Amino acid sequence: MALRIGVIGVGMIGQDHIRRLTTVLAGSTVTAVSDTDAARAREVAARFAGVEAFATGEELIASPAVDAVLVCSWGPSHRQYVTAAIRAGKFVFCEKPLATTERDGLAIIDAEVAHGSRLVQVGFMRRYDPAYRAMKASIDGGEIGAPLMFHSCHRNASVPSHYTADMAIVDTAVHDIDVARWLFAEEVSEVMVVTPKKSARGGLLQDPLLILLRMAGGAIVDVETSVNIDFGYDIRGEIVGETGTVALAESATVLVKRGGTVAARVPEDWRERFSRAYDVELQDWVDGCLAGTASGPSSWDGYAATVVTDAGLAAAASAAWAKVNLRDKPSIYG
Ligand code: ISE
Repeated sequence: MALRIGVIGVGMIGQDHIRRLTTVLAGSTVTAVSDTDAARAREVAARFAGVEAFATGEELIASPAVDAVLVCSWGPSHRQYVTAAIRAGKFVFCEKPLATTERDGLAIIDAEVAHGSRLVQVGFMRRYDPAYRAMKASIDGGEIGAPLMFHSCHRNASVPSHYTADMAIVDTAVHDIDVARWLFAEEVSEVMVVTPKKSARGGLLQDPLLILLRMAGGAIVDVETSVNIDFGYDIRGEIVGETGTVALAESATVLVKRGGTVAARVPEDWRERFSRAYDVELQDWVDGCLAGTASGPSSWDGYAATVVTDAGLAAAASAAWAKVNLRDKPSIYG
């Protein structure tokens, strides 16, 4: 039987996931949607047969027509919906960031630990991207010796008007933080934020930012966030090891040569750049729910990344290294 999914938050990524679940992936059906914009929820529901629009996320979670919940609402609302889904004993996929404050991250961990087993998967889709996976395989296979540094570059063409100063760290760099933890298989021990000359394109935002992470084993990660770069969505990464380096290649699949130039497409946004990763990630979640197991990035990963972003906000204010202090890892997270 198909997994019946309720989607909370039907903005850009919510609608993209509904498209993916209904036209690309196997094993699931979308039966319910909700959004703080009720008219938008009704409009999205009307586009699909058998989808009911609910007035609140809590009502959607309680519905007997919903087996599992996909949370795509804005970050500060994640705690409310994820803990409600856990209390209802339903599997829940939560888009990143799992939480926008350490306190919310801890509340989710506490709820899941009280439940006694994993129900949550966090949408850190880079872990499912073929290029990042090849990079990790190269490190884990010892091809470049011990990894010492990671240059990570995260560029958005532009950001919406509701994008606030904190979001460069909490919403954007959180991906690079998670991928650093995953590639190095280590926690972050401290963080520092350096502010270059401000781009005139960023309005009031301090853009770009350079965020430095010191990993528990001493490796250093530098993360550039530029969120008004104009030319497209540009994700770069290079690991420097003791005996070699491994870098993400350009994402374009073809190069066009003409008139003495070489040109390649730069993705417009993350939906294009990580389209394949999102497909694999959500199929993995659907398959896990049907098999009764949660895998992939956990609440612990979401919480650990949020503690780093919280420390990053403090570091941005103080211009000094800020320590990252995690609680003990509960046994359900391995
Ligand atoms: C957005 O929410 C994402 O997840 C994108 O991957 C990131 O590049 C962007 O900055 C975020 O706002």
